[in-house]
Amino acid sequence: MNKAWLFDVDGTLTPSRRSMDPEFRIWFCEFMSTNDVYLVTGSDYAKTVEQLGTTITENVECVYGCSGNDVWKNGRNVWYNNWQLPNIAETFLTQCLNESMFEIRTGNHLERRPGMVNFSIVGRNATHEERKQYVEHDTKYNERNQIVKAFNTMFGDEITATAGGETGLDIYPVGKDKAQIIDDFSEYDTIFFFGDRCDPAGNDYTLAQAVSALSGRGSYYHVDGWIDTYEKLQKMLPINA
Ligand code: M1P
Repeated sequence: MNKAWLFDVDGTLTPSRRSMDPEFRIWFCEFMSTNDVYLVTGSDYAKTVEQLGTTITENVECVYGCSGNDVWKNGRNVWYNNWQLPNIAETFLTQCLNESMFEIRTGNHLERRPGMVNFSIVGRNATHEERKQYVEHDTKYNERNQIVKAFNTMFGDEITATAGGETGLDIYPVGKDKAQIIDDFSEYDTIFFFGDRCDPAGNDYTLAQAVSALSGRGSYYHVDGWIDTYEKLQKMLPINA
């Protein structure tokens, strides 16, 4: 049996859109040297490199970016999905943007990535302070989960929206979510998956469900931020003990 360690990035290995903690990074690099590690992120490769550094992104077994729609090995792109968001869905998202009560708009509200789009009311150009203000708004009004629900009611036969990270929505064709990567593993693999959005509206949900359906060959850990991930890993695998 081979053990495969799968990790979401934002909210699981790092604070959302921030760099990895230096101490955790050293521990994690040591962990990677003796374990098969895979990254499964909604984000794109460039942001993943910015947050984790190439020592991690080029030495993990694989980086499944854009929810598995953009696959990188040893720093090279080996596959991507070229799906495009239909115009009617884009119009719906523009309406959501126009109707939101949140007033700050920073631009780049619909970021097109290989095989998916990321939609953000505050905009991907937001500063940390602007992001913080949006998180407060979203916590108060549950805005992202409401957009997820409305979007999936309208387009759910063909497209899925999920909440990922702190400010945005990850949107992709049905079945092209993080769970698509499970086919890369065999009956000889035992899978451990760590994600911060394993709740039904979150972008780690389908993979968490797919892992638990492996009956005995997989477990998922719904974490509350990177410190929780670090503590859980240390308890499971005390490398420096
Ligand atoms: O992985 C989900 C998302 O995580 C972050 O989202 P946010 O900026 O809203 O906190 C980003 O890395 C985003 O790109 C990614 O899709």
